[in-house]
Amino acid sequence: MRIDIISVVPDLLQSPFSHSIMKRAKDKGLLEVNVINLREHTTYARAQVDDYQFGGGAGMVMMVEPLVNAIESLRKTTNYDEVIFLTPDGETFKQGLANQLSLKNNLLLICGHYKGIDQRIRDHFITMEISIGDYVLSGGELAAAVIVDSVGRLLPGVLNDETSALTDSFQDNLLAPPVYTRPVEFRGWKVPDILMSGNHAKIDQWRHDQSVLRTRERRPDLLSGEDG
Ligand code: 6GU
Repeated sequence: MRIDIISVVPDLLQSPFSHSIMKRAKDKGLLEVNVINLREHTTYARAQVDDYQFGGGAGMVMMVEPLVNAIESLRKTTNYDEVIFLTPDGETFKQGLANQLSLKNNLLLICGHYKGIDQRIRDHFITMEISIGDYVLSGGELAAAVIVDSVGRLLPGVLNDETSALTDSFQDNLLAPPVYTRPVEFRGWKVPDILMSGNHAKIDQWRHDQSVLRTRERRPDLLSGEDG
């Protein structure tokens, strides 16, 4: 999969994909991430990419032209399955959407800044708008990093048995169960006997029960199965 990201702060997106599972995905050639500096696509003086909004009001708006230049230049060599604008008023990002996006070949992510981007970009170029939650970030970059991470780790071959996505929280609308490792006892706090029993059917049942309990306690909304 190839993910291109247009940003006015490309430096913010250097480190997130250079470690751990994201690094492995890239090293294995399963994921390619390219960060494009929007300022390299503007024809305005001093690499300007934003301007005052018509109608007045505080806050700058990202201009149409630099974004169109960037998108059209990228499109010459890549056919995007989705052109995604990251914005607090987009569809809330959930595991189900991560699963769907992981099936695509090429994604273009556009990080907004300031008061947002000129609506004409949204009307004519954007195919999907995503928010990562009900709070406001100063730009779309951290949201882009979240999406690339959650999608990238789902690509076939990225995770191994130890890190399998099948047992993740949310994958079946349940939170993951508690986990333990050595030592068996620490300060008198013991690992549940069932996990030491070697009875895998019973262990699976216990884990499932724990998942349901934890979900009922912490996220009862997931059990009503209205989304995912
Ligand atoms: Cl995608 N962008 C910004 N700026 N803020 C957000 C967001 C995105 N998702 C949640 N808050």
